[in-house]
Amino acid sequence: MQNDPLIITCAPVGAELTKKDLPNLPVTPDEIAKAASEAVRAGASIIHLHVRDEWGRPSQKPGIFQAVTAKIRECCDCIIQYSTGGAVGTALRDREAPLALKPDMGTLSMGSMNFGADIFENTTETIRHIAHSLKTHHVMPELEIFDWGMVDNMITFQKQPSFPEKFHINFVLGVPGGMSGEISNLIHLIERLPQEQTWSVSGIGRYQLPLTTVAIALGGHVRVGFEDNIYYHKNEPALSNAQFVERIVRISQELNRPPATVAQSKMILGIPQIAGAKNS
Ligand code: KMH
Ligand code: ZN
Repeated sequence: MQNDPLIITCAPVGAELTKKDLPNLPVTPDEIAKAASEAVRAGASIIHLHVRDEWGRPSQKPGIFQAVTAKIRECCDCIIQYSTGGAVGTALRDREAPLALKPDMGTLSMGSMNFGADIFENTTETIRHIAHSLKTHHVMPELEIFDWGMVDNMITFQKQPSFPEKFHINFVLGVPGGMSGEISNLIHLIERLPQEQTWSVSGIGRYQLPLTTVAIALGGHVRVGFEDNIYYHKNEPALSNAQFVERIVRISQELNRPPATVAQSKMILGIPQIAGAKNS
């Protein structure tokens, strides 16, 4: 709804960047917890989490997710959403492993695509596996839609009784190889959703600011953070993840969409409100 509180997700790490790309990319558990708590203090209520191993490489090891989650929980209250996408090329069994820790939310990518020079593979079997894991562990899914055909996939899967009945959707627009971040693309995508379906948008790189602004005006929700964009303005690297959240909060206040609290976000998404019961 157009005046509902705005759910702001921050994706502070991602799996594709390194400190060489951005020296202030958080990669250690302490750095990730600090980035997450700054983002939450600025107005984010969901942290989309990727973690890194001791060498800073992307990892899906449950032990690392658990350690980083505990550190984030020490610093702030937020909804923690584990990535099951991992990095391009991560094996299926590794991708779904952290869901056994029963995070508040977990992602589910709805199809395969070129991802820059790589292939992000999500076969029907992969989607079925991860969907089953999310349902078995009672984790609220966020479906990641990178391209038009993934909406059709979602509609097909939704008819199957084994697929989770309730989920949030995040449109990730602007990945080279996926759907570009033109505003008209977002409009076409949301026209295919039922009125009551919650959705957010991630705009990659230069698409981030226009897409998130339009999403706020349209009654959707938004994701920002280094995973999607490292530039605050053209040729000006962002200082922190929180800097992106602060900008969104300023825009959302002008558009009469106050940032949602954690409790409000849980209510909007249908996540049980039992504080600290999950994965603390
Ligand atoms: N790293 C991308 C290949 C997710 O987190 O679920 C996939 C990704 C999606 O980031
Ligand atoms: Zn991700």
